[in-house]
Amino acid sequence: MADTVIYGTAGNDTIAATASGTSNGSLVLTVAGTIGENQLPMFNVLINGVIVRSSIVATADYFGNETQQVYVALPAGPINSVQVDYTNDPQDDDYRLDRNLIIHKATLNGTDLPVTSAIYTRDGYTGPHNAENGATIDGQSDMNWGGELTWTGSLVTTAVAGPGGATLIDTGLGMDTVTFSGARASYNVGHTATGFSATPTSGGTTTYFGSVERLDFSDKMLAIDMDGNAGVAAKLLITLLGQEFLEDESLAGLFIGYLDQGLSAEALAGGILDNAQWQSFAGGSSNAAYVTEMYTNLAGGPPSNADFNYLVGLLDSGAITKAGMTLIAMEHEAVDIRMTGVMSTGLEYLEA
Ligand SMILES: [Ca+2]
Ligand SMILES: [Ca+2]
Ligand SMILES: [Ca+2]
Repeated sequence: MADTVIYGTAGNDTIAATASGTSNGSLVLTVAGTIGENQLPMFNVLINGVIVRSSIVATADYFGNETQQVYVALPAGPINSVQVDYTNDPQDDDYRLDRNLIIHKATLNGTDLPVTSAIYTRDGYTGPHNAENGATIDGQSDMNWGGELTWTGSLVTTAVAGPGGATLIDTGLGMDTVTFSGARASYNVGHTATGFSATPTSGGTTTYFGSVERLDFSDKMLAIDMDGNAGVAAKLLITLLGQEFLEDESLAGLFIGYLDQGLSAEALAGGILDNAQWQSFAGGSSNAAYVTEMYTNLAGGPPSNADFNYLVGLLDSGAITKAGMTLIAMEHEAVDIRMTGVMSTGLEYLEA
């Protein structure tokens, strides 16, 4: 039983974890990209010279250390070649325009295909080292020029689909949800370098998620888009209320709901700060109350007189708003430290 691969669309998908898919085995790519001319890198995947997945968008931000799992269903029969074709590089030496595709890892039916064992053909390459290297060079992780990274040979032909297949769900662009018939507690949800997965506690097939944002269990939701709205919601909970509020599933659902509707993090922060319940929680609506609450949430204790006076002074002078200061505070390393747990578990919530 080889891996089963299930695709979503470029829109918002809702897919059952038990949906049927293609079960001839899998190619798994771990990728990232750099943006150029406001566009993300796009690529096709070819097996035996034939396109089997086209126009895949690398949404993971390489500079933000994000990675993206891309799952490709294999056709039936022997595999002779695997090819990643990066199709939309501006191919301009101007670094400001540089759009690159990074292939961190490729795995064919569980066999690692090192990028260094591939050949990299750079379409129309005319760069500075063209004379010595030509357009075709040894494979490398950084596809910094449009073209094809191609694996062939015995490494590919012997990577036959093994037993113990998993389910790989790749929902692509959009806000995508995978639904489960059981309760959250009926699954072990894990996170590794290759993303989130869910395994029934009673045993059985593990489901891996590529570009999936939400898991919908019978009793609650789990947000796994920690690079997206779920991450913003978690940072706001920590910064404005404290780390312990990551466990408040109703509040998490409220924050995620607003962000999913398109409200910006700054607008949501402003709304929370204007809310009478929050002001009561923080001990008032003053700049002083805000600074003490926010600082304590991040530092674990109240600010020194110097820090307090500096931060309140910035707010009193109008140099920055409380919502603006919240946006800066959210990116402080003290928040990252408090995010460690939820980054690997996801953020549980109840739909508002
Ligand atoms: Ca480039
Ligand atoms: Ca989708
Ligand atoms: Ca998605």
